[in-house]
Amino acid sequence: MIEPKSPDVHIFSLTPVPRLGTIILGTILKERGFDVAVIAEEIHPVKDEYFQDVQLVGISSTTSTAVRAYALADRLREKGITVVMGGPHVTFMPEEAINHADYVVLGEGENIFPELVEALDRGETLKSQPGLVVRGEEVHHVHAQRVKNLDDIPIPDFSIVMGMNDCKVRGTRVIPIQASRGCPFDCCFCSVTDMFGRKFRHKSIERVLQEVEKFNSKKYNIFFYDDNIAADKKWLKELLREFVKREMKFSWCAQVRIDAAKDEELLDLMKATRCQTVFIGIESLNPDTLKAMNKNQTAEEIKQGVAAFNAKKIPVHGMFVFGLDTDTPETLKGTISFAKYSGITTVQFLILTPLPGTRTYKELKSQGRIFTDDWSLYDGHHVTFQPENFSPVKLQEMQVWGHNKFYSIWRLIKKFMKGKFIDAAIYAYAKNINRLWKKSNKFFMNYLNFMSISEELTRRIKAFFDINEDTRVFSRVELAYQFKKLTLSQEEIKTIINNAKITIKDWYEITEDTIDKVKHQICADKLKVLANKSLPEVELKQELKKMDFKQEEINVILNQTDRKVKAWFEINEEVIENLKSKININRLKMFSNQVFCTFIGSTERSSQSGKS
Ligand code: B12
Ligand code: SF4
Repeated sequence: MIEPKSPDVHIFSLTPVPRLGTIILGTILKERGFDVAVIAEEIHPVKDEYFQDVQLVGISSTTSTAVRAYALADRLREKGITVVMGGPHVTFMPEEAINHADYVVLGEGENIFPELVEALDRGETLKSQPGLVVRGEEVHHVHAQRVKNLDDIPIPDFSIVMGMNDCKVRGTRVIPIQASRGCPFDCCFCSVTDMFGRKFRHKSIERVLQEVEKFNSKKYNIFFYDDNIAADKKWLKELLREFVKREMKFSWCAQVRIDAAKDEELLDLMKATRCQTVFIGIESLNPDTLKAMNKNQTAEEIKQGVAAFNAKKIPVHGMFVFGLDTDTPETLKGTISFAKYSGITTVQFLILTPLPGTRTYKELKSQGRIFTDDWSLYDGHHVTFQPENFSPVKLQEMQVWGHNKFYSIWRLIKKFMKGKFIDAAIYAYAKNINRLWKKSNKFFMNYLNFMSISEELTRRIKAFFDINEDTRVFSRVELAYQFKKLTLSQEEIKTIINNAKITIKDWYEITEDTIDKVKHQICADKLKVLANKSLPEVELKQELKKMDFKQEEINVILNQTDRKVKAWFEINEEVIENLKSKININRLKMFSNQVFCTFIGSTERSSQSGKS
């Protein structure tokens, strides 16, 4: 089972935690006698050698990891391995997913996946049915039956997760446990309700106790993966009373809605049982936005709720959403200012993201406002649609600015001076994540800037690219020359080149096309000559430099086993994977492909993204 890694840095990059789906399904298979391993790529890398005797791989997906999931699926299928995909992305995009898999499971996997694996093991195949889409058969959208009684799900066996030794990942012990599924609310941007239902299902108190019991030590922090653990306050209070009675020593954290703060007894129990952080979807302080997202909470409730958590000294991690049609730069400034002065400990300002399976997706899609279908950008950290009251780049800048303001050096020092060293360390970490994000997203920011060029210009660029072969590699000068032929003015040419900081040659080179076309076609002949020569390292380096390879690419090539280009050629696929992850291919791919898609408008891709 594989859970692909996320495409970019995020706040949990330092302490990665796997989602539970692959572990639960892996545990079920193990109990039924199969030999199973789970790779959560964020914790442990996928290596080709692991798949030598593997018959079937189950790959999970969220929207932001879908590109990676598909790439892995393609590679494994090429090796003749049966691939089954599942998870919240493919559940809502089965037409897309089945191009990369043999089977796609829609919705919760517990009922159908083990049945499928057992059938395949007996040499049988299953037909398409509710919850299962089979390659070559008609695609449908009917989800699998949800688990009726969550107590029937086995206790996740973390020993099958590679690199999660004694539940320790990179020195920390964060234990994922899910005590309930589903959420009775219906926020427009959230896919939880369609995936896990609006009916709140919870495990029995006894069963949750059985799960947490073996972690009854101060060294563990339990992360309850419930979407809203306080959806049934009576049940939660009963559970926490048991924690007190049984002297549970671990600390814990969970997602709750702000209304949990209305119950003082609950807050006291949370404090008494070492609730270390509550993750709250505060979303916005703008009443119109709260209404538009159907959040069912008011700005006043938010203020009172945060104050109540502060009073009990329960740290709040506030999650916000920027970019609804009711948002303006001013309302966002108001929300950021509230976050700063309300006593919230940490925040994530996320950009509204049209995730498949949500109302936001349906609405923005039908309005033709989604400008990229590069799923790797759907991580809440990138603008992927045309906002109402902002240019895309302005919305993006507001998010970055918000993080800069919240995690400012001044606020960090204040935390430090107050002796809140852990908070200060978190601020330093968040600041660094922000810096890393900016560094790896220069191209993306340029792309957003590029979007602001005039429609007329776009039309002419489109005309230009339509009549040219897109395999051509242009140097900056060549490109300027080509644009000149289009009778673009010097001014316009400058805008394009500066806006995109056009190492067009570079972004051309590092697209998926690059990998295939540039590396394989353009450099292939030269490389082949080199390969046969088997040059010493220094000379090889020089040759590669002459061929315009970047330093990091050269390093990858030289680091291969026998240091010959020949070797590189032979294990090409792996190198390409390496290169892809090193140079953040998705970012760049998006930049170049989407320029075509959105502006230059290659017909096929633009119709996919809903833009004319
Ligand atoms: C824990 C969690 C996190 C953790 C860990 C995430 C990680 N490793 O990816 C943290 C806090 C880091 C996190 C971050 C984010 N998260 Co999160 N997260 C969750 C949460 C609350 C629980 C996940 C979980 O274990 N669920 C329980 C298990 C049982 O469900 P499951 O893994 O999906 O598996 C079931 C089915 O999907 C299916 N299935 C899954 N895989 C497979 C594979 C096969 C082969 C088969 C057959 C079936 C199958 O069967 C399983 C059993 O029923 C979910 C909400 C939720 N209820 O799932 C959101 C959720 C997954 N997160 C979401 C989002 C958007 C994010 C962020 C982008 C938001 C952000 N910017 O902070 C980031 C992205 C991080 C990243 N990896 O890129 C969305 C994803 C929606 C989508 N369509 O992509 C969810 C669904 C929440 C939501 N509001 O919609 N998240
Ligand atoms: S955002 Fe939270 S409250 Fe809203 S539907 Fe999703 S899980 Fe429920």
